[in-house]
Amino acid sequence: MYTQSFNVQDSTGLKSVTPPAVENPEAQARFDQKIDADGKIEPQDWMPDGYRKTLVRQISQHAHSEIVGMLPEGNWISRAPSLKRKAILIAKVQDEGGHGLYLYSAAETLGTSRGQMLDALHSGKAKYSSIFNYPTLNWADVGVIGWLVDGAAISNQIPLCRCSYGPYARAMIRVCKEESFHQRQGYEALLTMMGGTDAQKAMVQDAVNRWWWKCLAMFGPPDADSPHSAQAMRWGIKRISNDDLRQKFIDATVPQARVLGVTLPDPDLKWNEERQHHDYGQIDWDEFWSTVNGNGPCNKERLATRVKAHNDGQWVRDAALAYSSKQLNKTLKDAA
Ligand code: BYC
Repeated sequence: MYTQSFNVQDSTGLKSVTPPAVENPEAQARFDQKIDADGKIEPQDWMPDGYRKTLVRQISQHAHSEIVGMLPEGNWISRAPSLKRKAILIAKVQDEGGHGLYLYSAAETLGTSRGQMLDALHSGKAKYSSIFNYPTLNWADVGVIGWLVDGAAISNQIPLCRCSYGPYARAMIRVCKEESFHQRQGYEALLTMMGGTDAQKAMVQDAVNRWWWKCLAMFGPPDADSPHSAQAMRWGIKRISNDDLRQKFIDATVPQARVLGVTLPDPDLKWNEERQHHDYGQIDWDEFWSTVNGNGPCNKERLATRVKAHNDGQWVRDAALAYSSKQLNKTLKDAA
């Protein structure tokens, strides 16, 4: 459903960038050669400072998104409508936690500790995906998150399996496999509801109406306003631009909505024969930036929940550290 194909037009609308200053010309030449040959950069390799910083920024934001993303759906575990749905939802939310952990580990290979990344999240300095700052009002929202939010995430993440930084690319392969299950379980839950009562069908339509535009904004600002895209694409971190990925997602989702029997809340959404893509309406970027900058409906609640969970877990970390230092002391004593 979501493929590795690169059948999108060349991104012509990217913001132009000034190449960063060269710190070490010989090492830079080897690095550039590897990037040009589509090779992988590994943790022990020399890399420009900007490349390292961009990766830490993106991978840690990605990890935070996975962890904060557990919250809107986690709210529904105790209210799932059947044992089967509860078991699926528990597995999905647990997967998201696992994704966060792979990603924190990938970022740690770049020399930033998990503690530093978590401090940045908890102090509000680090970003996480805007989408998790909206509320899940009813069970249909859980299905729509699987179908649309995970669907958008997969579209964005499949090209990251080819990212030039080895540990990130390898982590994304497993993440994408699991996200594919997440997307399908969401779509299947919605198909079941659409075969139900009028009230259930109305719940699905209402959830689609509330989430559609937020999912389109998940891909990030338009290419022309994206400060990082051009350089990240030059470095092989991003492979497809924000606008091209958004377009791919829309084109893949329209037929799925038709099969499901819902409408997408955009009067301007229509097939453009000449472009061989769907045209679509204006995304509300003011609302997006307001949410990214901390003023969405759930930002404060999400951050407070994360900080509380972290603080409540302090005794577990203390106990694990005390145990490992006891084990180390025992090994040293035995060896003496
Ligand atoms: N939300 O130049 P741009 C999941 C920020 S979770 C918030 O385009 P870039 C799931 C951007 O960070 C998976 N902020 O940046 C979990 C930058 O700010 P800074 C989520 C956003 O990095 C649970 C500024 O805007 N996926 O699947 O080249 C349940 C300028 O943007 C957003 C990922 O994290 C946003 N939506 O491109 C269900 C994918 N968009 O850093 C599902 C990995 C942009 O300058 N990340 N910003 O302060 C990426 O692919 C890229 O970082 C982005 C942005 C496409 C998101």
